[in-house]
Amino acid sequence: MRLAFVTSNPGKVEEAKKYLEPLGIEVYQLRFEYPEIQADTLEEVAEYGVMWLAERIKEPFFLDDSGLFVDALRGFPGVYSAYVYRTLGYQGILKLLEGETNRRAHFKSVIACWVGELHLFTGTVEGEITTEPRGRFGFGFDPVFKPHGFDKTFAEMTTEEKNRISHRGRALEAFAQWLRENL
Ligand code: ITT
Repeated sequence: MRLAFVTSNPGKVEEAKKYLEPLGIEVYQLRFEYPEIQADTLEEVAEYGVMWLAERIKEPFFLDDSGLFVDALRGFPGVYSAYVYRTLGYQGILKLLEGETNRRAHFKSVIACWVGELHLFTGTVEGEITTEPRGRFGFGFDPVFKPHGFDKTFAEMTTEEKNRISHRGRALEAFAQWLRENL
């Protein structure tokens, strides 16, 4: 089966391909800009996007809305992660946390799939914000996020390593499980 991944982010596509292609699902990137509403949760943003796209895209598709939630910043940037990354980058997060000892943070990913009806799959990963960027793989905030129980940042991991423990990997796992049972 072929599934369109509606995203502007090739890093996300790489992760989804690594996860879903061994299951016989061909994933391809579809660049189709959709409105990302201001809302309190990633689920609301993802759901609005899917319903808007469902009226415009004929084939089955999914999208992923993710965010980095930093404890000491009371969950910021959260639903504003894309905007913060575009304007301040991960350096901005390091700057906001300068001198802060509580570096706990988590990533959350919401995959929203449209197959004639809406299905949501979520995943989270707990970790901490490093004091300096490390690694050159991945994308976004990966160089400054170290998952709990690991010495490497996400940017020091291969896609396979990151997928095994990441927010998106977990959401993809739930998504794959559902695809196996329902399609
Ligand atoms: P699309 O909305 O087009 O899919 P995006 O990169 O704008 O792509 P999001 O709005 O979901 O994606 O992402 C919010 C921000 O969080 C964005 O800047 C990402 O780079 C970052 N982000 C999301 N997942 C990440 C991950 O696994 N590792 C590092 N940063 C991530």
